[in-house]
Amino acid sequence: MSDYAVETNMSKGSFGEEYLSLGRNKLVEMFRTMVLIRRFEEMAAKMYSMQKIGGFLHLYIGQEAVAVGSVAAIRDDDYMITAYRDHGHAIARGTDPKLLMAELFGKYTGTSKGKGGSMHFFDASRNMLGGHAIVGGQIPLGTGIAFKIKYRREDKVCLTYMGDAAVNQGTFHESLNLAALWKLPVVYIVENNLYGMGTAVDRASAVTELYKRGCSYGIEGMVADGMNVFSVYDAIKEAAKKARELSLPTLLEIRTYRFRGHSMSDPDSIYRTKQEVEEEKQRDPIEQMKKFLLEEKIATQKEIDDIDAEVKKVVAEAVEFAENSSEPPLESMYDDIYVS
Ligand SMILES: Cc1ncc(C[n+]2csc(CCOP(=O)(O)OP(=O)(O)O)c2C)c(N)n1
Ligand SMILES: [Mg+2]
Repeated sequence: MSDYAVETNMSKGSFGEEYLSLGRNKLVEMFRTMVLIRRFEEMAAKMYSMQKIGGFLHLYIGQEAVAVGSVAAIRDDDYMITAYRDHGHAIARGTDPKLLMAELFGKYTGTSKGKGGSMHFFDASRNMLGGHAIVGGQIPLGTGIAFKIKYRREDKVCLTYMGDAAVNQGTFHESLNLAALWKLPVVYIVENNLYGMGTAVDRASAVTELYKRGCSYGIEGMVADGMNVFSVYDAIKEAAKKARELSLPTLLEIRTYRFRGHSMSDPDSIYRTKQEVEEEKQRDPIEQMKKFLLEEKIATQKEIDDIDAEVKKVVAEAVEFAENSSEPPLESMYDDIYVS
């Protein structure tokens, strides 16, 4: 391990009593948000198969603790930017699921007026700046946001998420170099779900411990367990504090797993075994959090069931809203393409 690579959190990995200090409301809200993401996406998959949704659809199922744990650890006006697997980030940030479902349906009431779709969820009012389809494309953008924060002396940080495959793009290296050189308040978060489409990390990366990639630039590396929402929370708290108070970047590798295929069109049977998927499902972040809430008597089984029922209703209403919304009018075809 290099001087810059500090393994944190992985060893903890437990759901310890110390997290009770977050308070019941916050703990239940974190759980509810993970369930909302899961149910929203299960419904999106169903709507996709019914051809209500077109284009690409990349599900975040299995990775929910990453978005929820990280958003819980920052402030509402901090920035975040991510790749195309973005539903969880937007929901965790608090964007109305109705507007997001409408966006998936390509309707005018959607967050990007129906023109962005699944890969371009965006909510400027919440400083959630995408949703970007080009692998690695968001990394320099996140770095630029961090530059703007520093230039304007704002008390903010920028969480810049990416997949494991993005660390082999040139944009990753150029961005990390400048972030270290200019001491920018950015947290680079690699959501390592072990695959870039059908390619396993060890078939694409010479160094598979991705947090080590920061050491060439003097950027500290950290690791968190992406199936444990508290591990993510702790790591982001620490990295965001360093960004905010010392204006220093961090490279955080969060080890996670996607339970579904790369996208809806991925048969998901060629490059990984059913057994591997089943084993990973034993670490389901939602089930682990549920167990914690029950064991620590923060919620009863009845309350957990009620949350699930309430969330399913929210999702059903989102579909109804999307169904009843209108298509973008023809006259809007060229709107929002150029900014003058
Ligand atoms: C520059 C570029 N090259 C190739 C693609 C095609 N592509 C889409 S997703 C993807 C894999 C990305 O994997 P990863 O970064 O690990 O993210 P994950 O899908 O696992 O969340 C590729 C190669 C693309 N969108 N952009
Ligand atoms: Mg990946």
